[in-house]
Formats: sequence, C-alpha cells, structure tokens
Amino acid sequence: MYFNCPGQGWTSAWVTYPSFQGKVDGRMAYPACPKGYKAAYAMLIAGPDYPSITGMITFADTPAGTMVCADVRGLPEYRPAEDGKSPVGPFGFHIHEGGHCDIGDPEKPFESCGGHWNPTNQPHGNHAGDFPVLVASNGRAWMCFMTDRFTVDEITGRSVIIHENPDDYRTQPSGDSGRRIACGSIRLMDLRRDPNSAC
Ligand SMILES: [Cu+2]
Repeated sequence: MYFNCPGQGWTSAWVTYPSFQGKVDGRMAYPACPKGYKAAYAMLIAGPDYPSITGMITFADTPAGTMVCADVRGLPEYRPAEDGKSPVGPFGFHIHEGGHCDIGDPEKPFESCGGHWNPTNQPHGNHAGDFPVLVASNGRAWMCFMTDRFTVDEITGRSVIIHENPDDYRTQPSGDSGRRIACGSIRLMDLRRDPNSAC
C-alpha cells in the first residue's frame, strides 16, 4: 500500500489496491492526510514459519473513526483443519501491547509483544485491537476497515501481530489463533515533514 499525501484535502491521498489474477493494480481515494489528522504505519517482519511474508498496515485518523488498511503478501496457502490441528488461515490479526518485534525464541516467535492490547479490560472478541481475520488470495491479503475503538496516538508504539490460525473470537484471552507469523511495530507517519513521500 502506498500513500501519496500532498496535503490538499480528503481525496488527495491514494492507496493502491492489489493485483489479482493478472488484473492490474489500481488506485482509489483514501481519506487520509488532511491537515491536523494523524496516520501511523507498521512494516511487517516475518517470523521463522513463513519468512517470505511482507507487508504494511496503516492507520489513519478520520472524522468518522480510524481507518485501518492491511496489505500483506507471502501468506501461506489455506490448509483445512486435520488431526486435531487448527486450519491455516484465515489469519488472526490483532494489536498487541508491546512495540518491539523481536523474533526471540523461534518456538514462540514475537513473545516480547505480549498479549492483546486491551485498554478497557474487555473479553477477547471485544478488545479494542481485535481485528477481522485476514483472508488471502494467492498469498495476498488486502483489507481496509473503520473502527472507533482507538486513535492513531493510542496505538503508536504498540504492535500488530498476524497469527497462523483463524481467530475464534471467543477463546480467552487470545482467540486460539495460534503461532505468531508476522509482526509490525506501529510508528507515527510524519506527513508534515515529508508530505510528498510514499509513507
Ligand atoms: Cu494476536
């Protein structure tokens, strides 16, 4: 996902949408980057299970709420549940408390990010950072959604984690979504300092 933020109002930022099955990438208006509003991004680091995962998650304050967009490549093919194991994909997707994406112990990657960010002490399924699962086509997942559960400032310095298994939105405290396969530290975009850069 690429941002171009010339600072001229709501429709002056663009996000590319992905190419599927040979159709070309395109662009659509993206309501980010108006003066006084903030945006953040998280570049993904792949864990040891699927080292080809790359991507970026972006967050933009808007008057309607916070817009979250994900563009992730290199995700594994869907595998149905078998032998008592969970399916691989769709992929659990959350904000976690810690902000440093150290792989650490390869048996338990990204443990340093801690548990789910849960500022209002809700059950899992209703954490502020419980996101929709990522659904991939040919290894690529692209998704945007709006939330009123947090602002960009509140999540800057935390992390996003992608899990190997789907979130069941009820198992406590983390939805039984399995291994952590990618992680990104959430950082503020400085749009004023470098307004024409691809963020
Ligand atoms: Cu998680």
